[in-house]
Amino acid sequence: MSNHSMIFINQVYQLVALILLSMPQISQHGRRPRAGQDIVQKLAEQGYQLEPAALEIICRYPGSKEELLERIIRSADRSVAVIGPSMISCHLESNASRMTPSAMPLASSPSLPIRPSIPSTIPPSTPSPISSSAPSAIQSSPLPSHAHRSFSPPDLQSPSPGTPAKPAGPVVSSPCSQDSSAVLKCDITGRSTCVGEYNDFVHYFRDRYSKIREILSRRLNSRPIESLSKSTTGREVSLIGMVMDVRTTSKGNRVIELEDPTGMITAVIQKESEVYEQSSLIITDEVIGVTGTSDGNGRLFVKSLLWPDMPNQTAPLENGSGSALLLSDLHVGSRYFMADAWQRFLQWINGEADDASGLSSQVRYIVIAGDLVDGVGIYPGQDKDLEIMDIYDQYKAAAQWLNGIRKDIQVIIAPGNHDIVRQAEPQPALPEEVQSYFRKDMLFVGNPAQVTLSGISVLIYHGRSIDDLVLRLPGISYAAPEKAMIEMLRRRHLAPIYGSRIAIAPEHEDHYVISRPPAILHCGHVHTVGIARYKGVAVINSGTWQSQTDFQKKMNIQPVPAVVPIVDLATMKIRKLIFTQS
Ligand code: D5M
Ligand code: FE
Ligand code: ZN
Repeated sequence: MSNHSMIFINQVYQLVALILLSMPQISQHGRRPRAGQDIVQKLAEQGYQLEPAALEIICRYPGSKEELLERIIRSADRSVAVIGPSMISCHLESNASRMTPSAMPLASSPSLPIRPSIPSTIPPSTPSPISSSAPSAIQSSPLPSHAHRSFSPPDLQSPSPGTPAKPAGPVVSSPCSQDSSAVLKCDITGRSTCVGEYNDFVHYFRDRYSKIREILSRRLNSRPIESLSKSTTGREVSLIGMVMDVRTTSKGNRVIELEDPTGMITAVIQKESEVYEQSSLIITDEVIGVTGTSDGNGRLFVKSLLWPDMPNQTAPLENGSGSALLLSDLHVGSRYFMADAWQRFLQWINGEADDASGLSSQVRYIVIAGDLVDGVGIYPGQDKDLEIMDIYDQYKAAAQWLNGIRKDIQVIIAPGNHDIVRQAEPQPALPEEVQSYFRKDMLFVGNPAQVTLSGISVLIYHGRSIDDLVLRLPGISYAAPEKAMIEMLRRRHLAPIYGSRIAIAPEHEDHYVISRPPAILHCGHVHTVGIARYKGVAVINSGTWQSQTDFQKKMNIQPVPAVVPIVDLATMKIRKLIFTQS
C-alpha cells in the first residue's frame, strides 16, 4: 500500500482506536449514563440537541468531556439545532496522526460515523483573558485631526444614485494604471477545493509541512524521522517535524511529539536545557526544526530548536509611492459604530479638514481587513447591540460611508468573522450582490489575501488566530497584537494552531503559509492598534471604529477605536492618525 493511502486509512483507524480503547474504562466505572445525562443537559442549555451517535462519541472520549463540550459549543453554527457526529469528530482528532502510518492498525473498518467536518460559525461566547493596558508602537507620531464642522450622517435609507452596480466576475485589479493600482495576487475566492473529507486534511497538513520544511531546509540539514535507528544512537541529528502534541511532564521536562511524512518521534527538552525557556513557545501544529541526540529508541534529546522565521534583514523590502491607510473592524450596523469619528475621518481624507502636514493628499489606498459590518446572529443577544437589524442594510450603510471617500483613492476590502461569507477560513470575497452596493473601483478580496499597492506587497488577514495565540503563548496579549503577529511571521504561518477557536477549512493547499515575506502584514479583529517592524516587515494591527460594547466591557476588552495607521509606501514609515475627538 502506498504511503499516501496509508495516511488516509490510518487517520480513521487512530480515531476509532481512540474511541474503542476508551470504552471499557468508561463502563467499568459506571460513569456513562450519568455523564450522558450531563452532556445532553449542558448542550440543551446552549440550545442544541444531540444525535445519539454523537452522544456515544462524547461518552467514549477519553479526555476531559468538559473541554470537549466547550470546543463543540464554541465551534457550533448557531443556526444548527441538532449536533451530529460529524460536528464532533474534528475536535477529537487533534492528536491523531496527520502524515504518518499509524502505530495501531485495526482490522475492521470504522463502524462509527466520524468524518471530520468544518464548523461554520464560532459564536463569541467564551471569555478569554484580555489585558487592559494601552497598546505600544515603535513609530507613533499621532497626528490628531481637528475637524470642527457639524456633520449629518449619510442617508441610510436611500442608496446613493451615484452608486453603479458592479459587473459580475472576479475583480483582480482597479481600472487605474498598473503602477498605481492595487493588484490582487492571491486569495481563496472561487478556488475552494475543500469538502471536509479525510483526504482534504491529509493534503492540507502535507502542504503545510512541505512548504515550511522548504523554508527550514535552507538553514537546517535534516533527515527523515524514519532514518533514525539503532545505528544513529548517540549521534547528533536534525529533524523537521510538525508538532502533534506538546506537554510538560511531572518532572518538569517538556515533551514534544513530532511528525514528518515518514514517522513520529518523541523529542525531549530537559528542564536544565538551554532551550527549555524557548520551548515554551512551541505550539501544536506548527512546523519546527530540532537538533539533538537520538537514543535509537524513538526519542530525541533536544539541544537546539529552529523556527522558520523571516530572513534577517532590517531594511524595508520594497519601495512604492504614495501612502496607504490601514483600517479594520468598522462594525457598521452596530450601535457602537463611531459615526462621528468616521465623519471626521472622511472630512480629513477628502481635504475638508486641517491637514498642515499634507498627509491626506498623499493617500492612495485604504485597506480594510475585515468586519466591515457587525453582521447578524454572530453572538447570542447581538440584536440588542444592533442599530441596523438587516445585514444587507448594514452593507448599504457601509457603502454609503465608504463611497464618500475621495475618488482617486483605491479601497480594498477583505472580510472578517462578522461579514456575510462562510465562517470557515480562508474566506472568499464578499458576495457580488453586496459588492454591487459599493463604488465599482473598489477591490474586494478574500481573507487572507495578498495584494500589491504600487508594487508593495501587503498580506491582509483579519486575525482570528490572534485569539488562539493570546491564549497559548506566554507574553502575548490583546493589548499588543503586533507581538502575536510577529509570532505568525516567526512561524511563517498566519494561523499555526489548527482547530482551536478558528475553523480552518482543510483546503488542498495551506493558504496560511507565508511563503514569501510581505512588506506589510496587516491584521485587525482584536480592536487594538499595534505597530512594529520585524525583520523588514511592517507589522500593523489597525484597531476598530466600534466603541466598547457591553460584551467587551464584561470581558474587559479595551478597544482602541478611530486610530488609523498610515504607511508611507516610499519610505515605509508608519504613523498613527487619531480621529477620536474633534
Ligand atoms: O472581535 C472583537 C474582539 O473581541 C477581539 O478582541 C476578540 C474578542 N472576542 C471576540 N469574541 C470573543 C469571545 N467569545 N470571548 C472573548 N473575546 C472575544 P470581533 O470579531 O469583532 O467580535
Ligand atoms: Fe471586529
Ligand atoms: Zn473580528
